[in-house]
Amino acid sequence: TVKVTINDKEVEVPREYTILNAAVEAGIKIPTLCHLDLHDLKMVNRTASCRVCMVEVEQRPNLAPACATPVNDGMVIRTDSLRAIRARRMAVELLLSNHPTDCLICQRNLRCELQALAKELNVREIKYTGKRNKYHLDTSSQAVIKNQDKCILCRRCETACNEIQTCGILSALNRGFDTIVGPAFNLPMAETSCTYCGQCVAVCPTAALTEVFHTHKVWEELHKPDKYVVVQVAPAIRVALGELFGMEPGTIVTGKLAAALRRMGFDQVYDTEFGADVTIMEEAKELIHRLENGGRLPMLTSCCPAWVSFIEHQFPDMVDVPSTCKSPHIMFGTIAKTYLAEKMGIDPKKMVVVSVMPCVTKKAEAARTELSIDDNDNVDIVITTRELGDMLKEAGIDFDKLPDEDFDHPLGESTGAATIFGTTGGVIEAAMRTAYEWITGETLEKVDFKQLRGMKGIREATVDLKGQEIKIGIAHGLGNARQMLEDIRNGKSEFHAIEIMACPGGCIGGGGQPYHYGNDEIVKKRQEAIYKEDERKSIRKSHENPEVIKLYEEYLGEPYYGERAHNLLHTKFEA
Ligand code: HC1
Ligand code: SF4
Repeated sequence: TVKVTINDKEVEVPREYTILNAAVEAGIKIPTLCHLDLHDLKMVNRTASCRVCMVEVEQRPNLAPACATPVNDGMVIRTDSLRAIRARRMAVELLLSNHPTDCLICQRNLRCELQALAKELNVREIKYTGKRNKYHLDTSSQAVIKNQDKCILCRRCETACNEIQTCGILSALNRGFDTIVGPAFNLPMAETSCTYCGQCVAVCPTAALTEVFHTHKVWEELHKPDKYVVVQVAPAIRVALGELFGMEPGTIVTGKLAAALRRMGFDQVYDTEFGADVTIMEEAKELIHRLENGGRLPMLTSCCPAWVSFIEHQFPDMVDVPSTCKSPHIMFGTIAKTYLAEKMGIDPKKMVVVSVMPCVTKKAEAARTELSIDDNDNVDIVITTRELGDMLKEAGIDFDKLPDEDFDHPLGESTGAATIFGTTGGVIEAAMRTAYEWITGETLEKVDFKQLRGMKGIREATVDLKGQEIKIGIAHGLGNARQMLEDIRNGKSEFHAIEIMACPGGCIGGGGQPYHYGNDEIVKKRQEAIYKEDERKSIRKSHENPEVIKLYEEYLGEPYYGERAHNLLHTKFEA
């Protein structure tokens, strides 16, 4: 350790610390902007490009960026000198000199880190009014909008895309005043191999990277008298939406969520978790089929569309490895527009299915034509958790005062197995709960497979099915997924089944969730809430969901093998 003095306060800290780390330890706040420290992912964005964290170090003539300056023994630092405060303010003033000032109508209004900092540092005028850059707005993709005018070159997106996700889409181009961040040759996003995982959106401090917005489309459909609008909500929404209404991370708001959607005017309020239970029926059967018939192993879960896109682009020789199951919200849309429409006597062309997802990629997934049936998309519109929060505020719904309500039926019942889809490790645990009983023919008494849980980026575990050992691999974050896929490609993998989720933490850490500004604790609290919700459910195995059982009896036939089940719920991935 070394001893340093910050604003007359002495602290002892590890040698590898930066001044910023030491200040945190000393309880002294140094403002930052480009800095992002995701401990669990061991990812630090330390470009020191914004110069907002400048401090004075005794005996050094120049100010130093606290985020990128290592401590040494005996160092004396001042964060509160007039010179340091002025330098910080000037850094923000310079950023503002080349930044649009349309805060009032900006998507990030009141949740923009640059705006918050301008307020915190008491910036009261746009001091420097020279040349400004004006770029073309990139709306080429179905999922992500890139607005270069709002980019402050912090390079957090670059770190997320290249280091965590290893996708290599975003990097700095050009030099000096012309520097921008974008794909190679500044191609439109839609012409790159972007997976639309949205992790760049999740870490962007301004509105330079956002999801494509669809809230207006939802309002339009809700107000068309001839349309029957059905909504479904992903597992991860119920443990995060409350944050947008001032609740603690990890507050479970399932009942209020159902009530809120009903108040918004949706004709039926359903749960993607029903689709997740159906997915397990199909996926567990498919796994058993592959195990018994010498099929391709390991089988990979296919419910994360960013991950599917990643394999299509980066491992085209392995597209036969993922399960052929459509993802739960797509399965749900299919069932709504066939079974439900028939049952209710509604023309499927007049039915609109809206998915509320923690995810940005789901927007692009829903637009994939190969998933539609008779030219009718399974899911018509996807909005993120943040967009739903915006709509509820727009509608004047007092969210925290709402009563708890139930989802509608017959597609609103779900099990604990479906809830845990929202976290890394959950899909494969849910599959094991069902596969165990189907393979052994015995009742699974202890449904918690604790060996599959946690936040470690790559996890391995063995599940004993009464003598038959199933080797399971779990990865979250596409960089971790890449390592696993390379092992499979090189014949080094002995897994039978693998779960991959593109976002760190799984869907709870999705690109469409309330911004968590690099605070890993928030994602962990959402994960704890997911397991709590699972424990609260009276049924915790997908194949015991009575509404799912009825759906198979009345309509789909045998899971995986039934003609309808196969035609409606499976797809083929192509490179
Ligand atoms: Fe997910 Fe899924 S769990 S992909 O992470 O399989 O988005 O929550 O809805 O479809 O159920 C996301 C979450 C979600 C699907 C399910
Ligand atoms: Fe990279 Fe994901 Fe952003 Fe695409 S969406 S640029 S893959 S981080």
